[in-house]
Amino acid sequence: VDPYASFRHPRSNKEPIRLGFAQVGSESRWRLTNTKSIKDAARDAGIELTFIDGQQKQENQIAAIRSFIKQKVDIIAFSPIVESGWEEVLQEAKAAGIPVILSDREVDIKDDSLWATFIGSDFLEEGRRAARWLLSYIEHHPTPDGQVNIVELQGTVGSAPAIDRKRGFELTLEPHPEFRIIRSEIANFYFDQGRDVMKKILETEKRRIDVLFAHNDDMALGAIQTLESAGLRPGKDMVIVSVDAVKEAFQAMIAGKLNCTVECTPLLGPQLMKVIQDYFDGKELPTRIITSEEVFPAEVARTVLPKRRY
Ligand code: GYE
Repeated sequence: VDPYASFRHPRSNKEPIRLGFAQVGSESRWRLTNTKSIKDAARDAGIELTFIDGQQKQENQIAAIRSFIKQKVDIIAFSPIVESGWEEVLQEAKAAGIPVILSDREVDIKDDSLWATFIGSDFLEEGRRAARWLLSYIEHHPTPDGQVNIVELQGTVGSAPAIDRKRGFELTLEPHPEFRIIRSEIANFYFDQGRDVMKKILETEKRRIDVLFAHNDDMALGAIQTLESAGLRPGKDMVIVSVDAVKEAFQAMIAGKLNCTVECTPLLGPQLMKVIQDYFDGKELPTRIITSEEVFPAEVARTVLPKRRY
């Protein structure tokens, strides 16, 4: 039995599908590219998109979803800023017979009849990949005393990517007690906050910092700016690994300032539109659609950069 059968209300074939999308905001290069990907793909697919920018506030996203329900859109998609607190509004969408697709980030909800499918990355695996790369890098570039002191810059508190990247990174390092996260601070995925939080860390941290793990490239790039102003050589005096693989990260790797970026693609628009069309064509949707991604160490940056699409 199709658990979403109750959602499938007949639509006349001539009318375009009406999609309401509630975005997180515009915190990072990743997010800007993701927004563009969604808008472009909707246009290309002939899907009528109402796009609302949540400006980093869950309450704005909830209000956006309520407005989509009021407008009686055919389908809602959104990228939940945080994992929890969505039950009520998703119940309302369900009661209105409007299906919901999770784009990029997942929710923490017991009742999984409240959303139809998830499209995005495996953030836990991204954290593991960052740690696995680090283990092999340190094996070849050991620290003077064998201790590896790590500073972590976290993304938005309560968001799926911040929670899972942190957890994945920690899980992989667990069997290696010489790798220690000595500081873990929040910089909300922003370049500016990465820069400013790193400055505070440098001012207050007396222990040697060997590694920076940033939950996204923007925060790493901000931190790089701070390290340079402090007369340090990012990528050399401090090993830096981050997530997303935006073009600017490749440029930083080519310049020798960043050591590795773990890919997380923001180009979810075409897949999202395809899933929406499949849905209204009556096809069964998989519960999770995970995008396939790579790890890019600095050695490959020059070769790979020309092929990068974001
Ligand atoms: O890594 C970060 C963005 O949810 C995967 O959000 C996304 C994350 C991405 O702000 O740059």
